Amino acid sequence: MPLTSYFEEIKVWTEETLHRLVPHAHTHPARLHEAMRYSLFAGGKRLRPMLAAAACDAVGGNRDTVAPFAAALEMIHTYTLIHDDLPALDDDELRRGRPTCHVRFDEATAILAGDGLLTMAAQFLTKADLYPGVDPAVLLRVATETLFAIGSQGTIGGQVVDIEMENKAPDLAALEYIHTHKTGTLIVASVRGGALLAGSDDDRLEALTEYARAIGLAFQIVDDILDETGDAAALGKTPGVDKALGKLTYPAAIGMDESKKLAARLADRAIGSLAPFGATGSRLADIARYIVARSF
Ligand code: GRG
Repeated sequence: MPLTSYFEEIKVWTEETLHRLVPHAHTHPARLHEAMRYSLFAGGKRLRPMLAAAACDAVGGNRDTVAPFAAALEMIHTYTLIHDDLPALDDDELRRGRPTCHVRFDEATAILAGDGLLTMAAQFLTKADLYPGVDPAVLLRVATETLFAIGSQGTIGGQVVDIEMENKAPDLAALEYIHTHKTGTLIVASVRGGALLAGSDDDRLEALTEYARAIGLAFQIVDDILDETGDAAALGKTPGVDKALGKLTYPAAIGMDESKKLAARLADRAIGSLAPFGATGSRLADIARYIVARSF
């Protein structure tokens, strides 16, 4: 199956689960649920669910087992986007091709919609009856790892250093910290969670973790590049925001050509770590190639 069809299949799979788990827009309090669904169903590549599904497939698991986990990942990801777009952070007006949550609703509703999605994700990460056949100890491990990944030593930590480094001189150690934490930790948790729920052994889990670390960094480097070279229609968000905010980015630190080369080397490294999987790792390899070649 070509990657484009796989993308489509994963989108449908993810959105079916989200529709099942997330309260309808008219559920009281309706404005909150409407805002949560507005941002959740605004499109998006569904990359994190895709990684969880592909990791599950690579270790021979049943994809139904990871569906609620994949939906929780997208709730978490959407919450970070809503909060990142707020006036106190990036102050963006366009996301996933439509007005940001605080523009479409209001700031308080956007903050609370993000909070609602984050707490709902924690609920569905730990609701054992959604994961029939999964050892509760494994589910608890996945939930703990995922929540750690997005906390003060993960996503939030990366975001804080990202803000602290605005308008500062390029510092490669800080830059790598920002990118591996702000973006990378959730990507690693997506791959590891998909593999663990599918019953992965330690060796395969270790190989997949190496893969995920490399694509996580590559993904954010490409995001930096697209912020300079992409256009709003393709990106679904306003380009040039990083530069306007004086953000520390790879193109600013090492130049555009070196950034592209580094992203390509990371994709090669990711594909190399899939060697133990043989043909069953080919979908993950396709995703690594896509991540560096993408235009949105
Ligand atoms: C909790 C406020 C807060 C921030 C945490 C993750 C994050 C830090 C902020 C989100 C905004 C951002 C630019 C994150 C970097 C990761 C990234 C490239 C997000 C965009 O992800 P895509 O391209 O988006 O997968 P779609 O819309 O396709 O799902």
